[in-house]
Amino acid sequence: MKLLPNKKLDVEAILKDLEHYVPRRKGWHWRKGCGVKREIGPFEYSDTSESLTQSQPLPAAHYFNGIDPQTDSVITTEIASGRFEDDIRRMRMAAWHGADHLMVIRTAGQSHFDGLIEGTPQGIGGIPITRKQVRAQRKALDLIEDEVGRPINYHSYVSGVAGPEIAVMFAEEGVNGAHQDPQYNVLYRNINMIRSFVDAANAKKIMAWADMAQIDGAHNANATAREAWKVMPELIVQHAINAMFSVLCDMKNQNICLSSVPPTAPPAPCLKLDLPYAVALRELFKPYKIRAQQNTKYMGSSTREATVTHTLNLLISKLTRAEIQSTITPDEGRNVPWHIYNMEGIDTAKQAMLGMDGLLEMVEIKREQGYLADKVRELKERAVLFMEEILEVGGYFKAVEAGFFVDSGCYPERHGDGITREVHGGIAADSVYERDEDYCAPVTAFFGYNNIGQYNETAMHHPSDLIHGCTFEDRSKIIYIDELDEVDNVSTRLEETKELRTTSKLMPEMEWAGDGVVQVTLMLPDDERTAECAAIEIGKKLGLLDAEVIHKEVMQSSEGTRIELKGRVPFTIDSDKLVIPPKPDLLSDDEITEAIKKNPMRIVAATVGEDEHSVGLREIIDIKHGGIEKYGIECHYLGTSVPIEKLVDAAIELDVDAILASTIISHDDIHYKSMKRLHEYCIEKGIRDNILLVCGGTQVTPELAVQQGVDAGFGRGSKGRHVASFLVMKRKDIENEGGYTCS
Ligand code: Z97
Repeated sequence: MKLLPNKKLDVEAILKDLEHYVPRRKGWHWRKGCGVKREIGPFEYSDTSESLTQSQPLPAAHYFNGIDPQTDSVITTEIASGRFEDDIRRMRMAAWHGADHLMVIRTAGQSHFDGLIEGTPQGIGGIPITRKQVRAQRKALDLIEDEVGRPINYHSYVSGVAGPEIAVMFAEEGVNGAHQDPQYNVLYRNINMIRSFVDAANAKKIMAWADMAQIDGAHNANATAREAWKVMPELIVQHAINAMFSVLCDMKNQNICLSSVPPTAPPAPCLKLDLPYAVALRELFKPYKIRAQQNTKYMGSSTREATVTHTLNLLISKLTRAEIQSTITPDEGRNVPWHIYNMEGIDTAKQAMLGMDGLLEMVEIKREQGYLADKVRELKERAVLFMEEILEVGGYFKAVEAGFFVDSGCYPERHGDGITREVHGGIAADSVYERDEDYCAPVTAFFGYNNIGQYNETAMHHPSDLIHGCTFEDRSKIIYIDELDEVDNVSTRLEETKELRTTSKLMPEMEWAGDGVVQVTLMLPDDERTAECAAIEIGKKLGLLDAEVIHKEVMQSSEGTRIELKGRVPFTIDSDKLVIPPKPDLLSDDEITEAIKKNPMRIVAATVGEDEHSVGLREIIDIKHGGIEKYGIECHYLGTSVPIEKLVDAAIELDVDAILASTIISHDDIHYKSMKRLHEYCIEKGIRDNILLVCGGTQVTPELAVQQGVDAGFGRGSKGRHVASFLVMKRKDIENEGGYTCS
């Protein structure tokens, strides 16, 4: 099976024969080719990795021959759609944009399930993690990584009461990374602490065997604390506990990733707080990797605001060389995690990082003395004192009982509002038993006491030899359960959307195939409350179902409010019935040159009206930009802000074949009005039948230009070759028809 760029990924084909699918590899993959200078397009880069074989470049890449340099850090995207089959398509888009770490969020509540679940039920805010879902996604990613030419890391969570069971399943299914941190269970899921730490030892040991990267849970303290920047000392303590625990479970240093998050966001002076924290972390945890996440605590529903915060966070990642750049979708604040926003998060990371390429060769952070040095020192001291107090009170469990964690005071300050848990309380309390003396588990990766010797001395270091290999060595022992629920499964869901896959029917979607969701942006000239209610009414009048305001922003309390509305459309469009104008035919350079040689052509060009923008038009004309001069077309450029009348008079005087008029300004449709005037003035002057009128500009839509009476319109991205091809072909058409006519 091979993916083709112009063909949709076939989810049904992925699901076929899944019971026999064997993941092709295990373990984490870092990007290759970092640390070397690389020439890409017209530039030399300092901080890139190997390029992809196929990808989706940044929007502005077309100015630079479509280059798509890849950052040296891994880029993560977190997907939370709740339907794994739709996640798969999102993963493909994400990989094309440059993500190589695809994290799937779990359905709410799965951490409290004491065991594996099976099948493909739909989730809430994430997918239920089951073998079938994981295998299907890994299989799809195997195809996608071939398509883009770079290995992709697949990731989810090994936390919760079933942590070790999930770790085993992940190891069997070729999952490459996972969150694992017992402190997460204890603090945020109220799972018993003894159980969580015992489970964590086993889970970590299994992850170490599978060479998976591990991400800790410290970022959650930041997201949970009342004043997130106050918990910085605690975050360091949490990182330390999980990192050392992992080392003791034989996890490699390079697989231990600290989940760091800049604790503040503007209007806070965030760099003053976040940079010292990131520097302290880097220095205290030198052997490990940093997984930098965007701040999610101080995020509203403005994607613009979230993107700026993200960019500032990326600056910190750049300055402290974070190895993994995790991107949250910038719409997290409004809880509509849509396909397009995953791509925006990835693109923000790629764009900012490429823009900052080579930064550390040019600037240095002031580490030795001054504000940053003092703050770094202070944070480290606070964290060390915190750790010492944990020891003084009798260890981690006692500290949790005393409410040390997620307290809103900046240690040693305490506000008494921390999360407290009882050592014998919480979910799965008292479910841990001491192993019997003759306890034996004949498995490959196992933590702690395992009495093999009683059975076979030679199997001491390979306990699974006792059973001729466990599932890690012998995949035939894995039990694959397909579906348990007749209704809540992927086949039922795919059946519902079959028409959209098998016919030419097209429906907008934001999250799931066929969800019909659209977003409308409005500016209503009224106060916030009125605007919000009016927007809903407008949504209804537009025929939107379930219209809902997902973002509002005051422009000025009485002058206006920006509203973003989401809703559903109940209809489909038949793409077969669309009248799609053909892409303009392009002649080759040689064909154009030949035609002009045979039959010379002269044009006159200007930027019309009160428009001083000349760059676009010059690019169309000038030989040095590959403009139409290079084909031998004789060009007379009159300059900028030229009145229509003057342009036409010049055309008459010079006896040209065509007029090229350009406008960028489009306020009040002035660009189209100018086109109409140009057409009409040529009629008035009696030359319209003998001349071609070509108008261009960034805001020009070709069809609308032609509606004004001119012969052709050229919008953003047009090049000299497009215009020259048109001029040559149109002239030929006219000649074939027996002379010039008005189109
Ligand atoms: C992230 N942006 O990076 P449940 N274990 C750990 C976690 O941090 C989490 C879970 C388990 C965030 C996204 C927050 N983290 C979500 C160490 C969740 C998930 O299945 O929701 O109970 O556990 O992860």
